[in-house]
Amino acid sequence: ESTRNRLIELLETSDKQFVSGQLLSEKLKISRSAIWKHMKELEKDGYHVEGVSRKGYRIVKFPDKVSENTIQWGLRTDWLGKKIIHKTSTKTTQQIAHQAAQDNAEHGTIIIADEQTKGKGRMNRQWQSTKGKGIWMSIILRPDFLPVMAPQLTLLSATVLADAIAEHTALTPKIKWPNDILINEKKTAGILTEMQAEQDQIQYVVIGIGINVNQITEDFDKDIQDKATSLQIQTGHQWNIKDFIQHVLQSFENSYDSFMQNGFPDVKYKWESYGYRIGEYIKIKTLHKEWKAKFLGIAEDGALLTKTDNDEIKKIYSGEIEWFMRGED
Ligand code: BTX
Repeated sequence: ESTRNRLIELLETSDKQFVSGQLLSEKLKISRSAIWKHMKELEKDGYHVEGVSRKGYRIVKFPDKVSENTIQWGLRTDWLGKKIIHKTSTKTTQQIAHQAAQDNAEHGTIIIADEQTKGKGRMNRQWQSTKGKGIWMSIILRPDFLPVMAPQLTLLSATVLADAIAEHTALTPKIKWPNDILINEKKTAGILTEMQAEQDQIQYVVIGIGINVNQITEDFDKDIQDKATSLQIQTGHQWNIKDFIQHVLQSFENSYDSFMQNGFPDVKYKWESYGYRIGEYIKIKTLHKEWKAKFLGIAEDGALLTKTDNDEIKKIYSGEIEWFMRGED
């Protein structure tokens, strides 16, 4: 673990009390002047550090913004977000994540930006990522399982976001197949999973997570104003982005660990409990054909589960789906 992370832990547990320079120097195995340099870095980041001779250091004011230090401060995860790369502005955190992963970034590394100027959706769509108004984050994972299981991680991520939103805000999110998070029928969050794999081995997976937090309607471009929403629009007040990031990271780690231990069934039930319009008729479109079926939920392997008109149960692995207008089918 990095020296900075351990320093943060020590200052955190001392709360508002002074921590002596000697203690810090012993625990961190660094010199007094190295400690002083770390304190200067924290000050640059907006922390107010009080240093009193013979007493030591204590933090008297904490910044509100998002940074590597502020996300680390109070984060209780074991492996997720131990390494954080934060950018004030970038094209897309996905690209930084791929680069970092190719440079051997560890499992659980996260990349987070205040703003993305070329945020990516699925299938080359665009993801609007207004400065300081949402969570624009990529998580690097190195799971030890077959590439065909990667879509299960996307479904897992959707349940994590739904859980985090429900717990943090008391709103009632829905997951629209495969991974849109809706509140009152409007999109609040999206997930983009990208993977680097060789034959039957995953090198790494990048889970891109976008959550609209503090936008007002006018922050979205005209063309999506009627289908996008944010926690602020839904609750009528602003949310602390750093706190919410920590909540998402904690939920993600818990769910991921339990998925690795217990497999997909729990994820499936959770996903279905949030599932949008399960039991209704959908139109399924692939490259060559289009048909109608009843949407039953998701299968044990993460596929879309449907029932055709002649009562055949069919799993769907790719293609777009569309619901009929309410009452139309
Ligand atoms: P998606 O393809 O499901 O959704 C993209 C579509 O959603 C767009 O075509 C547009 O209609 C609509 N849309 C665009 N921006 C927003 C928004 N902010 N809120 C609601 N609807 C919107 C979903 O793709 C996957 C999004 C992943 C975003 C994360 S952010 C961190 C990471 N970096 C990055 O570039 N992408 C991921």
